[in-house]
Amino acid sequence: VVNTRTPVKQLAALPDGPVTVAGWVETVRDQKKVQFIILRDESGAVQLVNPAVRELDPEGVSVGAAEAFALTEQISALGHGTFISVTGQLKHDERVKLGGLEVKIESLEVVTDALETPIAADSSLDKRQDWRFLDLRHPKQNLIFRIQTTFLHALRTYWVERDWIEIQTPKLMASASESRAELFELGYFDGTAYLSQSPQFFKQMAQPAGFGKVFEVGPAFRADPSFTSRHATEFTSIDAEMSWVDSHEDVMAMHEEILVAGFTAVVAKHGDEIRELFGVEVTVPTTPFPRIPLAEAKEIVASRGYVVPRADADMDPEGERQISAYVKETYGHDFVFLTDYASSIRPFYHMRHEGDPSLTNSYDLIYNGVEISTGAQREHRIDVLVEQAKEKGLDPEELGFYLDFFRYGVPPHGGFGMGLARLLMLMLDEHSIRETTYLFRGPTRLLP
Ligand code: AMO
Repeated sequence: VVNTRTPVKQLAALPDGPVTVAGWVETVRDQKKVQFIILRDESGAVQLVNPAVRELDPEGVSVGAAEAFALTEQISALGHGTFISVTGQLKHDERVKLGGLEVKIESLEVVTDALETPIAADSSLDKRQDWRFLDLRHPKQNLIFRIQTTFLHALRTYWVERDWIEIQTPKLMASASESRAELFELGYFDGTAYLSQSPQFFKQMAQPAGFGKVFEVGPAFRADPSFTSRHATEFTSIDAEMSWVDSHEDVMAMHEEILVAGFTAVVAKHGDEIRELFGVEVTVPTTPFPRIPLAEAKEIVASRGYVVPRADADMDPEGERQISAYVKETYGHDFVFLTDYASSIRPFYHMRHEGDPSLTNSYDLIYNGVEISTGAQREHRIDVLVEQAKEKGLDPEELGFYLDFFRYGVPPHGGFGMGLARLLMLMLDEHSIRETTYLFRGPTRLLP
């Protein structure tokens, strides 16, 4: 089968004649005179047809008649989801709704039988998650991961063409890298290890290592007990870190460019399918994206009647929705950089403003009402960095390995981390990152 089968998508380019296709049975229409199978594989769906032979002539007039009778019976018995391999005659016919072609079945082999599917199109998200491998058979779900592939490929191409280095940082850590509150702890021989919350420290390490510009696409873990549509306990983080930045502005400029590269590739390759299956028109964002200092954004949101609960805190979800709505109305843009976060709500490693240490050279990127990314210029001056760590109540001793990165020469640098599933959720107007994560992990989900 491997060598002889033609992926369904390639049938359109073939002339009429013999073909072998293989995949799973999506539907069977078993009519009196004719039988139709919709067969789907990883690339698409095709209609298979068989003229039904319902009675076997007892005289056995011809061998062909007996075979036709057996084939009819075999098709009648096919269940949804069964994997089959079919050889037959391809015929282009404009009247066939599905792709303008069909395959007249000559022989059919059942490769593996299938139990009756436990999920339907209207099953709850939770139930669909239980049966994720069956849920993923649907063209819409399949498309999400082809979009993801295209998007990541475009980012990689962008970076590789500009001589960035791809790194894989360890996920077993001796310390926290972000908030201690969201840290998974695990037994590690006679001691304790932590699951990495972000490649933050080790992507920065590439700077004194002389790598210049690095990126990573990898897992990040957060022991976040919340059940929101945007939080997972394990997610894929796209991280970048680059040397010789003058401020977070350089990081934002690069961030815009990779998003334009990613969106351009997605729209070119999948724009039509996305419109058809998701009813969404994905557009390539224009640059520069609007930039609004956080304090100003809060004032704008307040003037629209929503006051972000704590003046000294980050935007909350409603604040993010409101500022996005404002930006859409005012600039017609889906993205907005909120900049200049207060030092009090940012990690110790963010560089602060030269004239005003109460503010940082940092930003959050909001896309269609949800934060998808955090970025910043980092503090690279060891004495300032140590002071900032102490100020945040961190133990410079425990952070010794990280602080050492800054004692042997290091260029000014900055970068960002971006959640892949969140980005896809917002791009496709889905309601939860559970839909745009291959296998979601949350407080009550470790299976399948
Ligand atoms: P931050 O903690 O803001 O920044 O994370 C960066 C981005 O990662 C995604 N994200 C999540 N996605 C799903 N579930 C979660 N629980 C979750 N937590 C975060 C979001 C978020 O914007 N080290 C910094 C980045 C940097 O400065 O380079 C960091 O981790 O899309």
